[in-house]
Amino acid sequence: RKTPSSENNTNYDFCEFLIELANYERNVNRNIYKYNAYRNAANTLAAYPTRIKSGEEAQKLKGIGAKIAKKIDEFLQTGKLQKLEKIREDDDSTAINLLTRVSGIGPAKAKELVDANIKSIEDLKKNKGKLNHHQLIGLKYFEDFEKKIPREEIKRIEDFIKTEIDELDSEYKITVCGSYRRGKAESGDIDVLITHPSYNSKDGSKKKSHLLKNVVEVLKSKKLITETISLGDVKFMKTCKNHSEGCVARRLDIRLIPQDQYYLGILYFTGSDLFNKNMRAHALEHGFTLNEYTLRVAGEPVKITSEEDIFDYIGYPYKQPSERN
Ligand code: DCP
Ligand code: MG
Ligand code: MN
Repeated sequence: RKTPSSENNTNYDFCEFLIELANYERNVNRNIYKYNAYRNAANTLAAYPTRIKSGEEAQKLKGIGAKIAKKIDEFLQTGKLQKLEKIREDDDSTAINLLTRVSGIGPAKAKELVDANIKSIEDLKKNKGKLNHHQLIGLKYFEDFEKKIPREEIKRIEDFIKTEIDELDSEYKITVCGSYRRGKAESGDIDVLITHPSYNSKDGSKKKSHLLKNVVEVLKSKKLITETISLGDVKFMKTCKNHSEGCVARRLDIRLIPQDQYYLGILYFTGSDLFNKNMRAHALEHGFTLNEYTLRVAGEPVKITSEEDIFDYIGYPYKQPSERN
């Protein structure tokens, strides 16, 4: 399966500049619409079997309009893009792009820091007072968190977590989602969904807190989790430091999902985010609203008992996780 980042894609260099433009739109201009448009175009070109020879040829494909076609022509003729050259020369844009790579720093915070003349990792270290708990951990483990996690390591952590939680209470159900479930050879973090038969969305908030706390406590006592980034209601993000793996800190994202919403949660957290957006748009066009919690038709929630159910209801062709890019 070819993706924008896989080098076996014959349109790799086009994808590269489209992704760079996408990140610029998200991080610097905070224009999510353009960010998605560039990423959609990159996905389309990556899946295209032959080398694109002109903007005109590209423009026939879904998600590629006149503006991107023009950029393809410019790149074919000159080997570069004026627009990107300018962006790369701009110090503030470069600094914003860098700072958003710190876990917990989004485009708005990055802009605020750059406006205060904080433009490098070194600058951040001298200005810790401007950072919250999550951002401080992001800074502390900046180098570690940039390292991709090999699939085999995630597999070992998956087995470890399943064994420990099973010992705690064998009724928990655990699924590792994210890019790992999509079959990627390496991932940015580890996305773990858990559910328990005693927890349903109608129960209110009492039960879930101890169900999640107990899991976190066990994983802390076993030294898998060494730092807690955020303790929201349902969302938990953890730093995990697996000592058998040469002490590289990893991001571990654990979420407890009510049993009746588990498959919607799995679909959502398997992604990709772009796949989710496109699937949601399809749902809307057919009179459904789809999010990570519910699928509704005419305002009424639909009962879901598998991932396939969701595709069936909205008339979207079923895609294996590995095809959801
Ligand atoms: N997600 C989404 N929209 C977002 C963020 C996340 O739909 N804005 C969903 C889809 C993602 C999943 O959550 O696949 C997990 O988010 P991650 O950021 O962990 O992304 P991935 O696991 O896909 O990639 P990575 O390897 O970078 O972790
Ligand atoms: Mg992930
Ligand atoms: Mn994640």
